[in-house]
Amino acid sequence: MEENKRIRWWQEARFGMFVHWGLYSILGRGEWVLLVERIPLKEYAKLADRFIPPKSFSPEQWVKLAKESGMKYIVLTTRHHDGFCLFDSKASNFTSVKTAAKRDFVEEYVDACRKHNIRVGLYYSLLDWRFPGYFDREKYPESFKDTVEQAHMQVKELMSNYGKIDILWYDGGWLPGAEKETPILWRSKELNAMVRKLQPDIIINDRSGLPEDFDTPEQHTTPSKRPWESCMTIGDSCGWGYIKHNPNMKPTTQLIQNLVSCASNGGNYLLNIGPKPDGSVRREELIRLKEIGKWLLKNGEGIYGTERRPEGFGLWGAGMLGMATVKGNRAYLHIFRWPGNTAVITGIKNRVLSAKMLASGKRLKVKKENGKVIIKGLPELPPDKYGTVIVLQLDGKPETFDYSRIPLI
Ligand code: H79
Repeated sequence: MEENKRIRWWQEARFGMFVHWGLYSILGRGEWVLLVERIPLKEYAKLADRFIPPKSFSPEQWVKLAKESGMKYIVLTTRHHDGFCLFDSKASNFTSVKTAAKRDFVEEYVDACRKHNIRVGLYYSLLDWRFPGYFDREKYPESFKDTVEQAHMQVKELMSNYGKIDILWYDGGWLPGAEKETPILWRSKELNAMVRKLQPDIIINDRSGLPEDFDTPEQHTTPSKRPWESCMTIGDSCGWGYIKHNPNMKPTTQLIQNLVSCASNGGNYLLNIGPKPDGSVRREELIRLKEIGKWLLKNGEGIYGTERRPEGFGLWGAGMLGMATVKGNRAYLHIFRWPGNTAVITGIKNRVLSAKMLASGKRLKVKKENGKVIIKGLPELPPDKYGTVIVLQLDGKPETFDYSRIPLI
């Protein structure tokens, strides 16, 4: 499993930033606003006249924020379902280069990522709502042909004009009334063969209708057997673009627990921001990301480069108190629900050689009794309000102790 060498850096990275930004950001009601409000296309297109981010804005600001937040890669919406491109394209006039902004934001973004040594991901929506053929292939066959042609041309542009690209994040591959024939209709095999020829090291997600390199659970952290990445918004709605009034944001604790849950199950966490039309990041997102970044500075060793933990490993105890991640001969117990002076962790078969607090390095008293790992002398109150990590040095690769058929004594 997971033999694919191209994807190793990405699996070690564990944490990335998703950026949804485009014309829809102006309206502040999410990236689906064109379709859900059935705005006439001509009217929506006029938003391009108002999409003029100030000179002082640079995508480098997102890149710096991602770094500060402990994220190792970014995925930017180069084009969402509305068809508006943040890059220069010979296949369309509906781009930020040919309208009021007169800027190639993809170029600026890629340059900033490279400058700060962060991996580059490009999101591209195959579907484009401006084409009637997307909605009804039978009635508008020419239009459907055109939209497929446009997608092939633009993916080729993205893969050719910006140097090395690390991730291609397709979206919007689904077609009304199509299931198995989706990749046939988009000619996805041919498309991805072209991508890999231009970008031999790239990793591609599963949304062109073909499995490719990784799975993409959306808004949940259910693991899958293949390499996987959970993408998620900080707000509670299914909107990813800027939503002006969005009161119910996930607290930092929840975001950190989601990250740990992904890492624990061998997956990545791609956390979204929806910048304002001027490119700035809203306060609520900023605060949370910086808090996660601070937590990762102290506890990142228990996240980056961790492996899929054996099923049931440290589940009782660590499952009740938090979650375990593993790396080599070490286990990281992420304690979210602090037990007080003593922590009892069951479900670990290994001998435990030593234990320490990850953040402070303080050594802890640990013993194994009747198969239980008992850690004593802990402070009464949780040292870190977001999660305290205890590192166990084991005598070998982490192994699960299965208690399920063993009666209590
Ligand atoms: O780019 C983000 C979403 O716009 C896109 N994928 C992520 C990464 C996406 N497209 N479709 N979906 C997600 C799922 C569809 C959700 C919907 Fe709805 C629920 C469509 C209609 C109801 C959200 C709420 C959008 C419109 C209303």
